[in-house]
Amino acid sequence: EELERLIDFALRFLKCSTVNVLVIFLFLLSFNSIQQLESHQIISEDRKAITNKIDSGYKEGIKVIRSPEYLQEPGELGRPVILPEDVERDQKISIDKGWKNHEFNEYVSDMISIQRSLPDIRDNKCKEKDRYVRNLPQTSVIIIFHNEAWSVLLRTVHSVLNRSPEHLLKEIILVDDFSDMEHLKDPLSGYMSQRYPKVKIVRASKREGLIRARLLGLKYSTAPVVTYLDSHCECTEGWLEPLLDRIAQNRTSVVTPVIDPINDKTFEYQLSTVQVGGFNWGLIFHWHSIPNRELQRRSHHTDPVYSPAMAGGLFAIDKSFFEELGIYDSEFDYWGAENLELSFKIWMCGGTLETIPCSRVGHIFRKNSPIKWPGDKDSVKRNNVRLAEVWLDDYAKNYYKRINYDKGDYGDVSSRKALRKSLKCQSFKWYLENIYPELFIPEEAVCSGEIRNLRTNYCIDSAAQNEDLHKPVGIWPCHNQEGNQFWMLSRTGEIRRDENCLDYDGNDVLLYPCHGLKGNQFWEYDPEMQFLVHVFSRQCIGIDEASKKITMEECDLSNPRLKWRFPLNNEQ
Ligand code: LR7
Ligand code: MN
Repeated sequence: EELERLIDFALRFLKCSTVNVLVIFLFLLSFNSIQQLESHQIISEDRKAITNKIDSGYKEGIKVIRSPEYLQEPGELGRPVILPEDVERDQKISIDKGWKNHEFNEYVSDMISIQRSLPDIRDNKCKEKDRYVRNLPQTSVIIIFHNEAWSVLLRTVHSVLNRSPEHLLKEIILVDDFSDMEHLKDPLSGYMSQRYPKVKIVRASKREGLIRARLLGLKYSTAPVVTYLDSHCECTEGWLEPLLDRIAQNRTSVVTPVIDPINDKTFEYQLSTVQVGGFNWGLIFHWHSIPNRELQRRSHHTDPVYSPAMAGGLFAIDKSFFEELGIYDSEFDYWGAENLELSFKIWMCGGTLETIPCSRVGHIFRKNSPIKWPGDKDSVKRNNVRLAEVWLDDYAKNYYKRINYDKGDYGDVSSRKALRKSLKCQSFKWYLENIYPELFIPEEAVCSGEIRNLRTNYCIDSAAQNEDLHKPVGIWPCHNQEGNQFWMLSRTGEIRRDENCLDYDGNDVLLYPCHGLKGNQFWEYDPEMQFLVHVFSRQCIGIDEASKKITMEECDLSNPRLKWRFPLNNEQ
């Protein structure tokens, strides 16, 4: 009875403090300017002292309810920390040093509690008590790092400790991929061993790269499920249960949280929409909005979403299923390709890959990588070629074209091919048709090559890369070298290059990310009249001979400036 009363009391206290948190959150929201002012003041204090003060808020297994004053500290509730423009010289030096070492604002990170609070942004449906199966499996959380910033790594670890149910977290395995920064050696070991018996540190004896580092962590893990994180993440409340739930229901479900950006400059926890993963024929990963077929298949927006590919760093998998799939190709060096290898294997060899909207984890997205790869600079290509050789069948040539058919020395892949054979996996064609029908397949283009104006021998030409897509597409003397003059007409009427499409917005013809919705990106090529017609506006592409610009005009058969040659692919 005594105990019951205690529990009751504790629960009431908890409720109370949730309300307080809410009130304070609303208060802070409406007084954003005050918050900025505070960050200005704190900057001159001893940042280490702040970290230490806040650091004492966690005892293993017990979530300490911090007094509401904490919520006014910088970065609490995921708020941004905005530094003043006019910092002192010494501060400027520290700030620059942080950026140089990590390609994110380490100085700001050091100002923020390593146990900062985050907003709970989950849909109410995610919090329903009976949503998840009762006996969830335990997991090992494996965090790999190479030269990670102290406060960032510690915040990652604390976010796991603080926001994972005690009984589900078997251990945290930190894998040090041969870092040379001093703070990651004895100081890290000492810090963890004194406080957290659940945290184990495994150190690589030479630089392995992230793929073999993950495998090293796997070797030491003792739970039935492994959950991987990058070393600059923050897990939000309730992140773990929905992941484990899917695996408990089906061991071949591999799951990823929604990955929210933590701003590299302000450390603001920003919200991402729920997205799925894809890639292009350069084997570069990118995000997609949820495809229509998935919107239709699911009954609620919190339901898991099938994703053709994973970003790579953040996922949970049943350990025995991972092993059955042949883990990663352990000859992958440093960075890259392992995310697609695992994604293809999951789908082609009997599993599913899902994004779980109820699980959200923040990740610092950086513009550049601070991580150096000794010697072999082409390891990403080498990894990709190994991947293509084993998993892409005839479609590998689309990647090889991107690297000018220069495969380089990619080592021996026979054991990986044998693995695929023994698993009796589906073909890559099956994967493309069933799992990733959104991917444009160059072999299926109706026309491909240069688009030559018959009157002037000028060709449609765009040097636009992703950064300057808004510039109108131009024309230039045809050079027959592909590159900026290479285009493909898809069966659905897009004129494409990579993921970008010719798009007529009523004023200009631009290159724009393909959206697959026809509209401004819907074209017809008529090989007899040699017109390029924009379907919805019924206008034809022409050329202005004086200004050497593209025009959009009435389609007039007698106007030779509107006639183009776009090579048809005979197989069609
Ligand atoms: O040699 C290395 N050794 C390491 O231990 C290189 C890296 N690492 C560590 C590093 O400290 C970090 O914890 O490996 C992790 C990933 O490296 P990042 O953070 O520099 O890479 P990234 O976030 O840009 O890369 C994404 O793609 C990689 C492809 O190999 C990995 O799969 C990363 O885990 C992956 N990150 C994510 O999926 C987070 C979401 C980003 C996106 C898209
Ligand atoms: Mn990362």
